[in-house]
Amino acid sequence: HCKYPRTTSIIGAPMTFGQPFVGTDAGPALLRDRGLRNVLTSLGWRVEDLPDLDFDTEQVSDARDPPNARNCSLVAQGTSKLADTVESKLRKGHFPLVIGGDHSVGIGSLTGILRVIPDIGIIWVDAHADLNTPATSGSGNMHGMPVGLLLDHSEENAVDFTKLPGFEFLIDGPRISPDQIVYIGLRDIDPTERLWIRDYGIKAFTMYDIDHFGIGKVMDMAFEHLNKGNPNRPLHISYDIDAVDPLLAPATGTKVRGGLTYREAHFVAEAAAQSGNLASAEIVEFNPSLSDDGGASETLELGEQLIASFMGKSLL
Ligand code: NNH
Ligand code: MN
Ligand code: MN
Ligand code: MN
Repeated sequence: HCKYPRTTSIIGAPMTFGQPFVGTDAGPALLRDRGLRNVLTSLGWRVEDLPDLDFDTEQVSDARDPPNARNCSLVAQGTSKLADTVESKLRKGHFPLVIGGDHSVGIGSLTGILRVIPDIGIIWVDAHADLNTPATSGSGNMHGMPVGLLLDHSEENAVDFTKLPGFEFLIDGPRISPDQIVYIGLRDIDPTERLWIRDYGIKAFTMYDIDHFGIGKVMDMAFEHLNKGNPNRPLHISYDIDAVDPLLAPATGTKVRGGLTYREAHFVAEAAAQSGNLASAEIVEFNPSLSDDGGASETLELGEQLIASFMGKSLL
């Protein structure tokens, strides 16, 4: 299989049930309408532009959904499809580019990737750690759980997937080991997440670290951690747009002040591309209905530019 030109499969994952607001499902269509395909083509990619995944759109609450995992069955239905799609595209040698949707889609993307590349290194760019489980989440929103559900937990923290209707596919599913993921941009961490990041020794670069070291040094340290023992380790980037400062990305559901600047946000994406090891990517949490039109298009434009950056656009 020759490396260039490579094919990327645009996988629209219009999920909105992992968090309380409507509108997060609009992300994939709006990015396509802006001309995402052309952006990728101009970067030298062959593009397979698939129709959005066919997720249930009606919020029929399943009586079996536990209150601490809201819309569990709907999230499971979508993420299970996404996992199968990501898996099959990777097996064909394509680069899956997943467009959310809320961050619960990470459950599907990661599961699909791990089935094919168990050793994938994960760069999680987010204001939040998304390390909750139904047992620890204060909100019950599943967009706060993708890492928490898939982490290879100690016995006492293990997730009981038999209690999560629709998530039977995760019972014997692949898991993330704690040294397989690095966080970039954290600034809103729940108590159990903080405890687990420390206890499991997960590498986390908060906004404090970015202020202290600068984003260049932080990304160097992130790759040093992920590439220990394998300079060619395949990488996945999961980019939550709320990692970026809300002044630049207002159209998202859980804004936290003090985020990445425009250049820091791009540097993270550019450094991921520069590594030469990126095997898949995901960008999530656009919600155009939570902002005025100006803010919505500003956020989508930023998203498109960040996609261009991690898909290989260089400044020179
Ligand atoms: N930690 C909170 C929760 O679990 C917020 C998660 N919200 C996000 N995550 N946007 O990226 O509910
Ligand atoms: Mn092909
Ligand atoms: Mn997130
Ligand atoms: Mn977030």
